[in-house]
Amino acid sequence: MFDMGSLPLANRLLTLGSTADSAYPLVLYYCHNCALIQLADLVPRNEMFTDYVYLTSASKTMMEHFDRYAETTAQRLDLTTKDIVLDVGSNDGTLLTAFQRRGIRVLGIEPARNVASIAEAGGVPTLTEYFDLKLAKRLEKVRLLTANNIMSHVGNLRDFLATAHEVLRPDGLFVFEVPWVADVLRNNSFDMIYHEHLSYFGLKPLARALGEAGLFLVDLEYYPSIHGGTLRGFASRSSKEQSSVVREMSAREEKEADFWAMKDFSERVPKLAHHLRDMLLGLKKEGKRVAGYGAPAKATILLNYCGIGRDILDYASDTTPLKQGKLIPGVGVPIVSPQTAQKNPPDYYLLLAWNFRGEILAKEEGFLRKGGRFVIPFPEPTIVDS
Ligand code: DWN
Repeated sequence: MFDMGSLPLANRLLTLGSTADSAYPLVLYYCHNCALIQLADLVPRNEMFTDYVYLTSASKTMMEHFDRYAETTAQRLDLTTKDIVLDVGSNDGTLLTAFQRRGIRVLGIEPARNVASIAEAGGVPTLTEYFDLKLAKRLEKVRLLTANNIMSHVGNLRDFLATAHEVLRPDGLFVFEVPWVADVLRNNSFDMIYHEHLSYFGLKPLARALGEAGLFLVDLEYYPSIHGGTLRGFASRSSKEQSSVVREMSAREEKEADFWAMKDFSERVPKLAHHLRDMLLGLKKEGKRVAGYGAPAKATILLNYCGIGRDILDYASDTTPLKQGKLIPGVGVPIVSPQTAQKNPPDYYLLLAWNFRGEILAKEEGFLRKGGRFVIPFPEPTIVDS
């Protein structure tokens, strides 16, 4: 359906002098049977998730988002100190710490060793394992199971959801977040497509996959500014009573995540990529200096797909110490700390972490006031000044 060619693994940052820069096919398919948009070429999970560079705590936006998440779900289920919250893909423990602050016991499951040890060091008990039926047999049944930005990463969705069913108490809730594919398509954000993300969820395939596992989608919340548009789903083993939001969102999605929406998207994206590159090359011709802002996983895809390399970007600045000193794969753009970037600021920042536009533009008010500008890639490349 949409062949993006061969691209590097988004989070496999290179160390200086490294030669292990490999690319893998990235092709998006639309399933006419279940309407799920998905990848069919799978990279073995251990190649992507054993050592990870993304930390949830890297932005104020996500820290606040997960703090409110803990508050509202604890209230919804009336969780007490007797309860234990199980979080799959718990990363550095940001969400679980927010539950602990409310006196609730927690357990994280996180296959990336380095990230799990950050959580452990912060006092969040974490199992360094994948979430599967074998593990479920050793786990206590819970009233709240959470998995945020995990289901898109799962190779065997049926197995994952069967495991969720297994660990959930009948009166419990499985609460999860996924990027909404309707937003990806509408917003042209093709950089959300990478090997780690195997499924791109619309509501129809999501409800169907849950239903096959005996889980019913009972409620939804929509967060348009989280990761470019996020759905928070609430699934139950026992209740089949659906809130009106599920119906409203399903109606809204009707033509936004179907075959034709996907087809239009696949025709728009190559044009957008050319336009963005031409725009940046135009700035370079005028003698302007350009750098990347943020080095998210998305940056690897955006830069490689558009052909934006070191001839255009001097560096990409990122707050995550695990990323600094490394290179964005394929294009070899060096990642520096914000302190280094401030000593040598560009005229234009290409906003690679565009999903934090609000937080970043507010933080960089000084840069903008001094005449600096941002290039925002989506939905259409646009220049923003003070
Ligand atoms: O699904 C996934 C999502 C949830 O998180 C993963 N596969 C990987 C990751 O995706 P990402 O890397 O695209 O996530 P972010 O949250 O868009 O990454 C933003 C990056 O920008 C981080 O490396 C931190 C950095 N950043 C920065 O340098 N300055 C962020 C902010 C807000 C800043 O001010």
